Formats: sequence, C-alpha cells, structure tokens
Amino acid sequence: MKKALSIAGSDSSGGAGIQADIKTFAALGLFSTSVITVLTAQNTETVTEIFTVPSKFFKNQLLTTIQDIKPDIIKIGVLYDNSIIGIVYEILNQLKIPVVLDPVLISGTGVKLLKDSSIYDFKKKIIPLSLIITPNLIEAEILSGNKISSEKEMVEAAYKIMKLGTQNVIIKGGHISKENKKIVNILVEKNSNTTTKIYNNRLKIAQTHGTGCNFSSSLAAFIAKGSNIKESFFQANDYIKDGLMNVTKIGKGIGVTNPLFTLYENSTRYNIFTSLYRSIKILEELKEFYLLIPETKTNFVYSIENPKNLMDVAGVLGRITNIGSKIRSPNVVEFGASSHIANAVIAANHFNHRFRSAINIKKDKKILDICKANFVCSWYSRKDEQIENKNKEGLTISWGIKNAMEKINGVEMIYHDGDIGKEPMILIFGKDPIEIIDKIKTIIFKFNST
Ligand code: PXL
Repeated sequence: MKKALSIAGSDSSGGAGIQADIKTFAALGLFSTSVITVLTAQNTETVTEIFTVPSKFFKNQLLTTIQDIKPDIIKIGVLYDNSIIGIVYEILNQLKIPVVLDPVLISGTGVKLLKDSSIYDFKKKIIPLSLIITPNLIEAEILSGNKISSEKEMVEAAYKIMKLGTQNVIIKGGHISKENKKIVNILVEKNSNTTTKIYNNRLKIAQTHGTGCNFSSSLAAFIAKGSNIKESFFQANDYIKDGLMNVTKIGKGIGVTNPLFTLYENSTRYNIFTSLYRSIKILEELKEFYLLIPETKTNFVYSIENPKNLMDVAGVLGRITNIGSKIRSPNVVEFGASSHIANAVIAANHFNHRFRSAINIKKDKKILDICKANFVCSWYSRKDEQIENKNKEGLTISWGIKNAMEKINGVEMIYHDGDIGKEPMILIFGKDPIEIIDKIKTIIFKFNST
C-alpha cells in the first residue's frame, strides 16, 4: 500500500485541510499519515481562531512519524508561519521524497492562512522543495507578483513561479472571470518545457470549501501510484469534477466538495448490482413463480437512492421469461437496462423514498384478489390520462404511478387494466429486491392455498 504524508492544518469544519487530505488519500487507496501545523476554529462561514502547534511538538510529530512510516509522497498544505516553515525545510530538505505543494494562502472564507511576513520564507525555502505546486489564480498572482486575467497571463505566471525553484506548476483557473463558460487549468512542466491545458465546463456553484486540498492530495495520490505528472493532472482534474458536481451544503455558509463521492457511488452501484443479481437467482428457484409471469414477461429493478434517470436503476437486460414452468432469465443485469419498470420505480420513489425496487407480474382476477387481500393496492386507468401524455415514452407510467399513489395512503402495489396493445399488469414495490421476493412468496403461498 502506498503511503502519503500530509503536512497541513486542521479544519474543524471537516471540509478542507488535513481532514480533506486524509479522506482523499483513503478514497484513492493510500494510507495517510498526518502531521498538523495549525488548528483552526472554523465553520463554513468563517475562521475564528488559528492556533499554531508549538514548534517543538510539531518537529516531534514530523520526525516520529517519518522515522517509522516512510511516505511515498508528501503533500503540504497550510504552513502559517516561519516557525513551521523552518522545521519543514530543515527536515524535508534532507529527504528525497516527492512533494506536492498546495500554497494555501487564504481560506475559502477569506481568512489568511499564511502570514504576510512568511511569504518570503515560503518562497525561498518551501517552493524549491516541491516537485509540483498547485496555486489557484489568487495564489498565483501573489506568488508571481503578476496580475492574471487571461490564459496567456496564467502561463506567464506559471513560468515565473517555476523560477522560484519548483519543477512543475499547475494553475487552477476556477477564479477567472465569471463570464467564461469554460474554466481552464494549466500545467507547465520544466523537464519537457511543455504547457498542458484542460478546459472544464463552469458548473453553477457559487463557492466551495476544500476543493484545493482535494485536488492537490488527489494529484499526490496519482503521482504516488505511478502516474506521470501529465497523467496525474488529468486524473486529479476528473476526480475533482466528480466532487464538484456533488457539493454538499453541511452548514450555513459555503458548500464542501465530497472526495468520497465516487467511492460511495461505485460501491453502492456494485452492491445494487449483486443484490439484484442474487435475487433474480432466488426468483428462478421459486417453483411457482412462472404462474405470475405476464405475456410481455417480467423485469425486476433496483435503484440507487433518489434515482433521477434510467441510468440510476439496475434491471435485467431483456426479460425474465418462462418456458412452461421453467424460469429463464438472461444472466445480465445492467444500469439502464429497463425503461418501463425503471420509470415506475423512479416515479414511486419520488412519492415514497423507501421504494427502490419493483417488479411487474401478471394481472388476472385470482392474482389481483390475493394482492388486494394481503397488500395495500391502488390503480390507475389509462382512460383518465391526458392524450399528449400517452404518446411520450415513459410519461404514462410516471403519470399512472403518481395518480395511483395519490389515491390511497401506503400503497405497495399498483395495477392497471391496460389499453390497446398494452397488457394489464400489477407492479409490486419494495425497499429492495428481498422485500419484493417476500411479497412474491406470499402471493404464491396464497395462490396455492386458495
Ligand atoms: O482550502 C484551503 C485550506 C487548507 N487548510 C485549512 C483550511 C483551508 C481553508 O479554509 O482551513 C486548514
């Protein structure tokens, strides 16, 4: 396992600083050690106090940690004053470990995180230690002494910062004029003397907290895992994009980027996928399930929380069918595989967030009577639907589910009588596929005993 060392400040509000670094490193599969420079008392609106860790203790933290756990990469964030800068220089100068330097000068809420009187030492001692430095536009202006208002000026400033002794410079263009639809991030590499630009669409986010920390620690993680500088630049850019598209409002002030979003998203989708797949296998073994399969066959779906579109819902690619009493299902489960039943679960979830799974079964008198006797059932009739709805794919089902859910409290199943070319159907909803299977088992049991 690759090991990272973060030398940074603690952000009591959890979105930036060492807390952000540890989350990012952990999310990307690295072990993270952390040596704290300052403790900040802050929330999403302001920083009320900064406490510098006493020099002697800071030095001891750093030495004790690295004497045992040798990092593959070091990431530096807030250094705050000359006492910390001096110790970091003294120790890191003797190591041959790549350093990613995030020159944190000001907090997202506008509070200075490097004293003005320390900028000189920072430039002289810390920048030359770094393999790469990642200022935003404001930091790049301060470090280069240039005003930056264009891409050309970003590149010029990057070269000027490089002259301070670093090997590579990334300037993040997020703070450039709000009129620009695209945001450009620029990498300048000393070895190859190349400039690389990445253009991102500007997202509709006012301001964020922690984005810089997450960007530089993800960059450090990708470098530690073996990517070269250019590749790491692209990887960190994409990683941050996911975080930025999922900014969370945790307090009254600015939102925080979530470095764990992609990790959660992937593991959630994997769990949904395997749970649905296993449940289909259980269904195949249910002896009399074939009695419930309609002519147009069955789909079985399971969605992420708050599904918004078909790609948020896993389903069977094709349908679950029967040949006589034998159940056959294609062995493929995919997100986006179902449209009709997936739209039903999206609509049902809108109404009741508990519902994330659904299946369709045959509607005949006996089955419907069993459902009505044992579950809360509602219905919709396509005759009540507006004509313009009927011609739009997906709208009928969304309209029908809403219509049925509004009629009765606590609906678990919805049926309809079909229409020309539409088979009558019963839809069963549940929180997960296991709950659906329990309902199916009840129906089969009652079917056999009546
Ligand atoms: O995002 C920069 C940053 C880094 N480190 C600490 C911070 C902040 C911003 O507020 O508080 C400790």
